[in-house]
Amino acid sequence: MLTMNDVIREGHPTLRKVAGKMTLPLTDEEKDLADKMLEFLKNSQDPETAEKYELRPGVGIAAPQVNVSKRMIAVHVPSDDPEESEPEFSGVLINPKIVSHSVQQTCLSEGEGCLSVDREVPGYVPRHKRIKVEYVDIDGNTQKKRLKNFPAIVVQHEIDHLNGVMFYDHIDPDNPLALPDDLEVLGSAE
Ligand code: 4LI
Ligand code: NI
Repeated sequence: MLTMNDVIREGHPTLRKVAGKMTLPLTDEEKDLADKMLEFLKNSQDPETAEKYELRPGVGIAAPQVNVSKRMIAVHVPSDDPEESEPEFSGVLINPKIVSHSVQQTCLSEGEGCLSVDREVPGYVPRHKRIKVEYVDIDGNTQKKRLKNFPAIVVQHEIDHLNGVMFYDHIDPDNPLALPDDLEVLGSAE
């Protein structure tokens, strides 16, 4: 299984590289990594497993974060309804590409966290509110998926990792809490 020891942290050069496109079909080793990335997210969200292995909770992880410079991400966003057992969005996305997106932007009220960043970086990270993402799934099928709000933010954060971009690159250094007209804040109670 993957643990935090497998996750590289900011300052590691792999996090600033453009990851290479994956060739299909995946090798057994690549499939194994795909399974382990998704399993890591599920483990990290399970209180007992997370405590036992000292995992930081995450909803997304990109292959470069485990020092594999290939275009693959895993996302596991649980439903916000505690009665609902099906996740809102879950899977491994191979060679993901945002093919269209809204003009409207959104951001998390509490800012973004990253498994590769061991500090809090305050500030709004503007993201497209809605995206259409094309990717190959773990079974080798091409998928087109429309996402909005939190799942869309997570996919954009993880695709950024494939391009050597960190979430704080998007924060306005002069005014981290600047709110342009078309930037909606997501997730705060008010
Ligand atoms: C426990 C069990 C407050 C602070 C609120 C926790 C199950 C921050 C938010 C979780 C923040 C789960 C998350 C991300 C933020 C903050 C990621 C908790 C895991 C909330 C996911 C990739 C940014 C994604 C909303 C500095 C490791 N995740 N919170 N950002 N959750 N989680 N990101 N922001 N402030 N990061 O971190 O997985 S996109 Cl599901
Ligand atoms: Ni990250």
